[in-house]
Amino acid sequence: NVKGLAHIAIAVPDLTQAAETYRTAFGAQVSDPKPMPDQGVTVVFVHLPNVNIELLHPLGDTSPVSKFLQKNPKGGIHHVCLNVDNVHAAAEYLIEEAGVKTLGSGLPTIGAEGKPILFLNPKDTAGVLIELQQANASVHSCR
Ligand code: CMX
Repeated sequence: NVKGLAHIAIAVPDLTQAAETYRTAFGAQVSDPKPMPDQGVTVVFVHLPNVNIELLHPLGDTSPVSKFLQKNPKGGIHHVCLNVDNVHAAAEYLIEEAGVKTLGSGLPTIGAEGKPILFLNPKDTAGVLIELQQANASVHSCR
């Protein structure tokens, strides 16, 4: 079951400038940049009332976010992350009952909030990349 929106992720060409814009324009609380080499991104968390935004910038030579920024040079919405109780159960249900497949190996990795995550194939979700995050997992539970 979906428990709500975890965050919206926006790929940006300039992380410092984007973080400053969200801070000054919207009064958002912004975190320090967090490098995530395993995911090929550096992340800044932007906290606003009732919505969390993740600013993503490529890290490393083979970052998937570089590909995204080549197609969208000014930046843009990269994915929408939904909280679920259990990513395994959610993925199983989606494949069997809704024909929605996962991307990659289908095994969860650890996301920016330190919780298990899975990405769904955008071909099955109207062209938008959806991330599922295990909402109540204790941090690093999959390592
Ligand atoms: N929006 C829409 N479509 C997308 C997409 C996006 N953001 N990213 C990939 N796709 C499409 C690709 O174009 C491709 O389509 P075609 O098969 O038609 O070419 C398809 O989805 C598969 O993409 P891929 O890159 O070949 O698939 P991979 O399994 O190699 O990687 C993914 C998928 C999503 C993990 C990777 O592309 C990615 O974006 N990784 C970064 C994840 C990330 O943001 N991590 C940090 C934060 C984690 C968190 O938020 O907690």
